[in-house]
Amino acid sequence: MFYNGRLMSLNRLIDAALNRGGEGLRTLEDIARFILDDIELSGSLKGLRHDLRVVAAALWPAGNVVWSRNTEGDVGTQIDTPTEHLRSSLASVAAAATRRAAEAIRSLEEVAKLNNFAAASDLERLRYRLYDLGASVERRLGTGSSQWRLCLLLTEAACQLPWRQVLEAGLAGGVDCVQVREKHMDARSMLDRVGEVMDICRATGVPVIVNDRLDVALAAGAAGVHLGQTDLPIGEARKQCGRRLIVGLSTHGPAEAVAAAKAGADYIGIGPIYSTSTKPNLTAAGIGRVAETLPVIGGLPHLAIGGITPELVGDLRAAGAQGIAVGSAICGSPDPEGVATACLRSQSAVHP
Ligand code: TZP
Ligand code: MG
Repeated sequence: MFYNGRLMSLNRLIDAALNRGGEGLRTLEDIARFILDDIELSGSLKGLRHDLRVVAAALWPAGNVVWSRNTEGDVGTQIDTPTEHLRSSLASVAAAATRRAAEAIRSLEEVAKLNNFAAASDLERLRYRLYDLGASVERRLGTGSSQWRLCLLLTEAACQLPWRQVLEAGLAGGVDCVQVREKHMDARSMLDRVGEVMDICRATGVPVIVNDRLDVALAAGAAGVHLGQTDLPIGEARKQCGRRLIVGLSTHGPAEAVAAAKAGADYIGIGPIYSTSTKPNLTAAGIGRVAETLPVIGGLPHLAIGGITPELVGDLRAAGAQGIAVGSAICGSPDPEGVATACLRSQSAVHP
């Protein structure tokens, strides 16, 4: 080896991580630009690549880093993993690129902690931006299946425990989608709330859907918006969000469900199945609502909704429901994790 200083080794690590980060981001940017034709998304990725360079340059002068490059002496260039050459789809290319860039930024973050904690925090923020943008690319490629099994309808007023605790417990119990449903919040508070919920969900990859407010969903960079029959029609919403957001629609019978599918909803709510204090003015339709709706929607992702408790999940599953949305049973419980787990356990049980 023609060098052995610790600093030089550190510079090699930084050089490699910056290259990997740049490559991963560039791949995502190219997919957004050339495959998805999404100027905004590719611009955001370009901005992230730029910001990574700015943070890195302030920390580690480029000259030092490149000078330390020693590819021949890199013991890692021969290490291969079986999955490294396998990509089954463009979505897996995007997922691998996100992973690659995230790991690279994480390495830089750890090294920055040695002497510049503020820069480490900047890098952490960049990594979070990357997760959201990478998820957007994957979603736009059509991979974000919205056939969730258990969506938590999160409403602070319905929670017995502090809402953050309810959310964390729900996630621990296996909730795979979270809808922020706050009917009386102003836009600013809603934006803050959605941001906080996204922060908590980020590490789990669970998507966050915003009830009613397309503007808030877009501003927060949430995964989707859930609309009701009297909210913006899907076509109007799509003019503003394109395929960038998952768009769900509440339906109350087969006719509305067919119309939702035709209008391009990514998933529908089917309800209200049981009577619920969350929507006391609606009449419960009963389990038959699932049975009459599923045959006319051609496999469209769906969530049965309304008054669902773990005891009722078996019947819903037997009627063919693939997913459920649960509010008060989880939020109002002193043991939200237990309720979520029980819902999923009943869903997995075999029914004739
Ligand atoms: N739409 C139809 S029923 C309902 C909504 C939003 C409420 C579902 O919440 P809960 O508390 O699980 O009955
Ligand atoms: Mg609504």
